[in-house]
Amino acid sequence: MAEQKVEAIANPSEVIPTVGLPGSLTREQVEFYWREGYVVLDRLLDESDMAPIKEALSFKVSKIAYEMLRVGKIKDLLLSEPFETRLARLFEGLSDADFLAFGRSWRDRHPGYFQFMSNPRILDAVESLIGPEIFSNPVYNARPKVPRVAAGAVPWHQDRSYWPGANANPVITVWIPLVDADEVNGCLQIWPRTHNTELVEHHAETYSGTAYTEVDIDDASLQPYKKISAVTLPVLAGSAILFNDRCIHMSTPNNSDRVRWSVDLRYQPTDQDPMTNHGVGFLCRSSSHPDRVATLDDWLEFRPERSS
Ligand SMILES: O=C(O)CCC(=O)C(=O)O
Repeated sequence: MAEQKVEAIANPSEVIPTVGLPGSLTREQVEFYWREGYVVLDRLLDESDMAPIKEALSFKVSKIAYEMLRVGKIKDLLLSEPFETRLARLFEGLSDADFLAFGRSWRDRHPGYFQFMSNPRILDAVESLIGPEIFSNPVYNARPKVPRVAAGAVPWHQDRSYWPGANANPVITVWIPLVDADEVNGCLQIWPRTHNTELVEHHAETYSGTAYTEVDIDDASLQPYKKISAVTLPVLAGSAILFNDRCIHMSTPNNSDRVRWSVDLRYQPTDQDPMTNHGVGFLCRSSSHPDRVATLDDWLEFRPERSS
């Protein structure tokens, strides 16, 4: 990221007076985000930032391995296999259904998730876009994109299609790969400027076994965007891609022999719909009420704010 930090801009016409936070965006990045609908932050996080979530995911992989051993799907827990390959090796030769039995994406209440979602660099970046009153949306996912599993590929969609009725506009997705993501293992692809659409007609796809939502590509509202090419965004581990919940995006299958681990987190201003039908989010930053920011204990007990 460039050295110079500037005022954060909540929307193209409003300037918020926050400066110089370690993860904050430059003016150019903020302007790019509002114009194109996304922004890439190269290596926003380092290994120590990613350690808590990797620990949470390694714990889950071990639980899965023990369960697979118990039911006779595997003979070896592969304890010495590294984070990048263990889950791939565990599922080698098994079916998509074997993998899907543990969920296509995971949303556990493990402390590592909370620590990761509260990472100051992530929140600084989000603050640059929406200001310092930030609510962590209940929809967060860790994605173990295992090689050659159909559910690893995600079709063109708007996140908003998962919460069409929510009065939360816009929710910002922060997508972070925990390993280098590229065209071989299925990095993210974005269709620029489609954040200017409303909710596009969509349907549930039928080929991955998980019924992802998929935009109706011939919907008339997409016609003006057909002349804009999609961008493929290979990024290094710890980078972040921020986009809003109307920005159309997808990812291709994982054709490598390693797991394409990623996490997608979501944030919104505190005055928006907390979307409690999707779970319990939490107040993760507030300059007006710092005393109300949820602690780990609050989060583990499903309280959106600090209990006094
Ligand atoms: O991680 C992926 O491959 C897709 C992510 C995605 O669609 C999302 O975060 O909304």
